[in-house]
Amino acid sequence: MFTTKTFTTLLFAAGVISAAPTSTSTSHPSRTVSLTGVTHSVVAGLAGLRFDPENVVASAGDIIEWHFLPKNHSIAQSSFAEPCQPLANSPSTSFFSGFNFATSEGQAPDVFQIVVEDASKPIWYYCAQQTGAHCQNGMVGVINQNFESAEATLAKHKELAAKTGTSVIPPAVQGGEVIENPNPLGGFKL
Ligand SMILES: [Cu+2]
Repeated sequence: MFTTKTFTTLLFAAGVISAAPTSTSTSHPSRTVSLTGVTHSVVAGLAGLRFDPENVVASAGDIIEWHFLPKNHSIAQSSFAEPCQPLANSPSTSFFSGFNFATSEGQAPDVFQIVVEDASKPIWYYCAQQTGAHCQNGMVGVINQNFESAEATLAKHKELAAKTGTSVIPPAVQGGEVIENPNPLGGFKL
């Protein structure tokens, strides 16, 4: 089902339009990604400072949808080698959900979605919440981890994250979409 919102997400992901505040860089080429209709739900904060599942395998055109449990979590794209900070080489295209999901109980009313454009590249991400050092305490995740690599594992990524100082909060919400929670159960039980 192709909704207007989904289409907007696609345009974000494809670089056709940019999130506010607008970037001066339009160097990344626009691409067309056909949505597969598959949505992978990930829960932030299930059983502590972690994502569940923290390791997702997705195809190009799949949607990753994060649901948020209590505390004030966020989703920010990073890299394997440099956890707890935005992508250094392409900050204008790193996704960041912002802190739009604070909730005291149950799920936050909104979710964050991105579209996987290239399934061949691992996508690493973290929670940028500084209070409680969420990233340093293991609140990191990966989409399409390279399972051939003995080095670039989620366990190793967590070790690197634990050694970082304060997490970097990206300056702009971009690269995805904050939408009303379309599935309040999100495929999991509280
Ligand atoms: Cu968090």
